[in-house]
Amino acid sequence: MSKFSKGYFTMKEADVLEYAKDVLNCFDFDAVLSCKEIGDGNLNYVFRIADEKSGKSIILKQAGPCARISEEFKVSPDRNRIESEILQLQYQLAEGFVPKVFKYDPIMNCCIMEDLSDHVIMRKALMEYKKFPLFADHITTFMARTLLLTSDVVMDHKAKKALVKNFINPELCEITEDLVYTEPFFDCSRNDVFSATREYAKRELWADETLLLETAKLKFEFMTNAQSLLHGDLHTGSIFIKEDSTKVIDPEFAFYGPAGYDVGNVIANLIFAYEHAEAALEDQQQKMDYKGWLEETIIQVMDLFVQKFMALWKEHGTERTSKYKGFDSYYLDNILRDTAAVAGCELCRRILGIAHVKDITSIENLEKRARAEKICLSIGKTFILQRGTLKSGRDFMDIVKNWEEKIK
Ligand code: SR1
Ligand code: MG
Repeated sequence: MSKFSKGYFTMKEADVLEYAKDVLNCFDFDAVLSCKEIGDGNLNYVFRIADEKSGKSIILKQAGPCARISEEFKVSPDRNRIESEILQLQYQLAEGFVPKVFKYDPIMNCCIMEDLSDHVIMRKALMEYKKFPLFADHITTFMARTLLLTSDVVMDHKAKKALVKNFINPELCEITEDLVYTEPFFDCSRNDVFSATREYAKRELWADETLLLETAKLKFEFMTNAQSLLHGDLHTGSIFIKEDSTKVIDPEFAFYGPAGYDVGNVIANLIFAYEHAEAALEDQQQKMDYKGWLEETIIQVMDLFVQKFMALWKEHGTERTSKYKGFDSYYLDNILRDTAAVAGCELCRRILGIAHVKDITSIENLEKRARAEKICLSIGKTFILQRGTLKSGRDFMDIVKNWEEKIK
């Protein structure tokens, strides 16, 4: 009996090598294997196993019993099952946009998947001012397909409810409920606030009762609206990219929630890249050019999502009421409203909460960082408060540009 079938333990590189030899049969018998832990996320351990002889490589991802970012977050390693299963489902719904899963091991709480080392993490690439002209097209196909095709508009309602049950994800949802919808909006001890931003947060967010009431509504919307099977954490660190390919990874926060959650995360994280470029680029021409590309991308993400969602609705809507005149626009309007609100919450929580984004924390000039943070907070607040009025990519960008003008 191998040590890997006796019970769960968190693996080190040497264990993973042994695991590859004893449990996996994907390498040649004379393979020369090496293994390196390459994870830099907040939660899991990611190992790359490579055969130096054949050049073949795979990824093993293991869920630990608590988050890497802080032991305070005890999260069941069962999240690895959720991740493996949703990746396989998304592979069917949006082939080409997620890595292929080869195996899930429920004892070691790990999964083996395609190595995407020829891609780069999108957040890092955006911070190096790289452009990806196909990104908006790719990500909107992924989102429109995974979000609409898992909803009651398309699925048999009992089959959809079975998926809701299978993807109940209480611990990871609790992290989002706390970190995205609650803690950034008061002076919570777990927050990590940059000192030059604190007064602004106090005045503009924490003391604004109108805003607090809206965040309460949004938190309950997140907890109760089982609309679509979400990725649940679709930021630019969850996207592997190269010029002609986009792969969405890390769907361990997946559950049935409001569809706008995924779209809003993509938009907010593109805005972080935009504010990074604004603060960090010295060359004005390069700044204008790169921000121009990001602006165009943000606009395309919103507008292509709308177009593709409507087209898929027409093609795949099976629910009788989906054919009623005007219901498609009503439904989409709600998603756009949620998109704006979620983008707003994400913009605030990555500035004030425990889990930051490098786009902002890497800004070396402290005055520029403070300005970028205030801009993000104000855009976030405006998105939340005006969420009913943002219908197009241009509407989103107008608010972004307006705050850049106002905050000097
Ligand atoms: C405790 S986990 C902190 C954050 O990292 C993940 O990627 C999610 O965004 C989560 O909110
Ligand atoms: Mg992640």
